[in-house]
Amino acid sequence: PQLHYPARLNCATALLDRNLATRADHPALVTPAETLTYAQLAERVNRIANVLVNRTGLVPGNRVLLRGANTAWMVAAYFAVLKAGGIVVATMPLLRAKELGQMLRKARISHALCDARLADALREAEAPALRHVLHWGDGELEGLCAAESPDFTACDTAAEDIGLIGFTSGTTGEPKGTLHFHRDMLAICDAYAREVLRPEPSDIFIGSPPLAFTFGLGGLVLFPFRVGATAVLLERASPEELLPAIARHRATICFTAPTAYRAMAAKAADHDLRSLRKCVSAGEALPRPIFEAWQASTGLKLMDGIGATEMLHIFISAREEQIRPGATGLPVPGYEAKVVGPDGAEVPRGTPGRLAVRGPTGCRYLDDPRQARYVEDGWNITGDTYIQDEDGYFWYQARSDDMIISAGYNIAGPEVEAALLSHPLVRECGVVGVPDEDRGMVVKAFVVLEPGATGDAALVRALQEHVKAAIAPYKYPRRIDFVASLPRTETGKLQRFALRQGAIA
Ligand code: 3UK
Repeated sequence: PQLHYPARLNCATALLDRNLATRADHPALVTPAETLTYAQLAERVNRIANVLVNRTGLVPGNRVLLRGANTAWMVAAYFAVLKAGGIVVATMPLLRAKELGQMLRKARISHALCDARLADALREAEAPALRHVLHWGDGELEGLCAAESPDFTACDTAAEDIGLIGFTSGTTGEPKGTLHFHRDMLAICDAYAREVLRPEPSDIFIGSPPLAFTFGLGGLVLFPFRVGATAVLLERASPEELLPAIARHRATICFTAPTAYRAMAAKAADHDLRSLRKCVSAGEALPRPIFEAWQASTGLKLMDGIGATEMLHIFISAREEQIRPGATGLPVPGYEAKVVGPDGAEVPRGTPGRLAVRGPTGCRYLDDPRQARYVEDGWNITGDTYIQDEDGYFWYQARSDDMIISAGYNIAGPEVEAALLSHPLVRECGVVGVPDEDRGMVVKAFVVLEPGATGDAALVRALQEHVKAAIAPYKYPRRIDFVASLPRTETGKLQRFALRQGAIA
């Protein structure tokens, strides 16, 4: 891919204003509240940028917190900050005052633009440097915008000026801020999107991830805008809401997490999903039974891809024609990936080890000693255990911290989960290692059953036999608990940590 950019570059111009010459009247955003063409969105962006500069004295380099659901105001605020040379710090809607305070202080944030419905937690957050807070949704920002000019000249930023700080919390410890340049936001469009996803200007994107999660930012804003396509934003995007929305908007490209595809596959027959062309799954491993269920109900091959906030977006995936069910895929053109041992040297094909990746984007933590652990010798160590096969495909095993060592065997929870999921009575499951006197650790499964099924001793035995028949028998779950639901993060990841701690009913 062509990933060379001019030394001076503002990504708001490259992603948004560039569409004005040819696609000014094409819809950029469709939301439950409004539809905005590229021209209308660009005008709102300019007005917000003028408010930031004229009313709050924003200067290039100021950090601006954005807090809101997936709406057109959120997208406009995002580009306004970038166009004015500020740095976006987008935050998840569910965050509370404590976490917001940590981010506000860590990133020394001076400005905030916030959806009025989410104002309380921000007001309660402790942040001495926060000087200007403006709300939309209650008329405040709208009123200020009306008084400003619809024109704004983009700040002459450098391609390597920071444009975005993405926060990632992981399972433990303080949230980490990851720094991304203006050019990085183009590089993910020109590497992953152009080479693997291959969107067209006529595409209609839809999906569930929050725009504060870089999976959502790329999939629902940057990728469609880079080609002048349309994005449908939903404030509530559970599987039950996503299905009719795909049909109603005739969406063609969908971004969501594996569990949502599983839930949607079961109800796909009730909706007209024929408009869909490509479906991207990321955030967690895609178990093969979910791939197969989606293909059976829609005829489409799910495009699995592993991404990380540190890397901005997806760096291993496969084009439809290259997909191998069960494997994550091949390095995205422009990226290199390898599997390494404890010493950092590449291990032979077929051997599990740590995933190492490098390419046009990469990890730069904001003032955090964990940088030295994530980047070794220029390679990003994502914390995932992978196997690369003879043909170069990468097969996900588990988070490196989550590998289960039982009686001397290495067992990957996700493999056992995929085996359980292929049983018709299993709706969702999570597999972790729990301490055991004899074996050090044993494999324990937490299982959510399909409605109507009874979790009794007979079903425990049946599930154990089912796993033994599907994969190496020593991997079967010696303990099985039936639960009503599984603990998940706001980005849809299973909280294995919570399962291990027994913090579940
Ligand atoms: C895990 C996967 C197996 C993996 C993300 C797409 O998830 C994203 O970013 P996060 O920082 O988490 C990163 C970690 O999540 N993971 C993500 N995708 C997969 N594991 N198969 C997958 N397909 O442990 C990784 O290290 O929340 C995903 C785009 C942007 C993102 N930020």
